[in-house]
Amino acid sequence: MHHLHREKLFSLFDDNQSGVVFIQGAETMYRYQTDYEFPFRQESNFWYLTGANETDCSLILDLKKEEYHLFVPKRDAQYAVWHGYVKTKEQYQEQYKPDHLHYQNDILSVLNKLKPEVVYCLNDEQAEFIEDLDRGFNVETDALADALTYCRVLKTEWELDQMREACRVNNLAYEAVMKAIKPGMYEYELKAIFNKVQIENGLLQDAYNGIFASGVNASILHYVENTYKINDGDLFLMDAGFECNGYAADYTRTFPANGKFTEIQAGIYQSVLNAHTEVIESIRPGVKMEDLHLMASRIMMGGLKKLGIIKGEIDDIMEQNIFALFFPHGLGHFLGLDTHDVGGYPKGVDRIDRPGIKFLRARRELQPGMVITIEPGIYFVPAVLEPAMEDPEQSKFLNVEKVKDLLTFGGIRIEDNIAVTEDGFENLTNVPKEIDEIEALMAG
Ligand SMILES: [Mn+2]
Repeated sequence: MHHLHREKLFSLFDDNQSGVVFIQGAETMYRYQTDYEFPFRQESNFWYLTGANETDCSLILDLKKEEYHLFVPKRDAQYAVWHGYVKTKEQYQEQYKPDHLHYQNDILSVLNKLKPEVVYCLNDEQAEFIEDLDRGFNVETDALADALTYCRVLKTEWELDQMREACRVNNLAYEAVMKAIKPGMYEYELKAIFNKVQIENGLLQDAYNGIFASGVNASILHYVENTYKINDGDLFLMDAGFECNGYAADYTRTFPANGKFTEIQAGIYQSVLNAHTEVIESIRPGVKMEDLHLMASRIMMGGLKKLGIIKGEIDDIMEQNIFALFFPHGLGHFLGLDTHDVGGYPKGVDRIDRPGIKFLRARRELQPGMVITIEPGIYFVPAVLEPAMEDPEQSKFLNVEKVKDLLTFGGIRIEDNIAVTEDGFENLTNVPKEIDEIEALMAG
């Protein structure tokens, strides 16, 4: 299927120019000053164009002839002793079907034959590699990243199928954890259950460091220690996903460790869920992520006001950025070969420096074929709320007594993976999220 990706990229470049694309794949990485190798994961653009999950490869795409040159490492017998089989050229050819197969040390001679007017590179480091081969090459580092971003952000049906499979297994893994959790377990025990379901279903690569956070730890957005003992009465926030053929799933669910929400947990949870559900229902081509972010914030602030945690007019709460005290991250991001996938900020769209929106990872209009996460959340982060309670302007909107009581509450996030379609959306996530559904599942 990766030949379709190369064709998509070829179609974006001018046929009359004798340019080439040059990309280096990922190299083997080692733990600091040791021979311990980190598990290999191919660089996403290289993976997108080749499907080759092999270390130390490069590619050249001849844009004029639309031909694909794959460069593979030449291994010696010692490599075979430690790493097993050394593939022959014929075996690489058979597996990846490039138009031309070469060893890595032939890059310069191939370039000298092709005599490209321009060599498109992904970044300065790879451009320098080409310049070091011969100062005569004309390298360019902007157009390729833009073109690949354009290609990767609009998924093909095959790519969507990989994401559907990653999500199918993620659904199973989430339900397994929700059924297994008990107060007194350690956070990492739930991670073990989650990983077991993924691996026994054939998914071997996690998409990111999973968050398995109980109680107050759930207010740490990228909490990955996962070492605490889970207490009775804690909420448990789980944000994890594995890849299928390189394509990520990325969900979050928050549920009570003992299977039953308390009244305040249910109240705050429902505020987040209302935002999550209403935002997803309004997804269709043409909608802007930024507008959805503000919509989710408004709904959650309405919920916190109803619970007496904040006060004042919702319009003022929004205008004064009070929502950002409780919702300090973006509503969602593109998802694909990377968990925070490319394409959130195309040329001409910059980040805006407003609290609560600054970290929004995608500001563009949605189009069919995009896959995004929708993940509103409410958190009680002491480092954010303590100064706000002292601030004369912000504290006007806070019910200080109630906020103080909630400083150890933690946080709630609910995250689904959504594919934008011609007439709306397809929700790839299917894990209970209504309060009664969660409690019923956990009761068995
Ligand atoms: Mn996410």
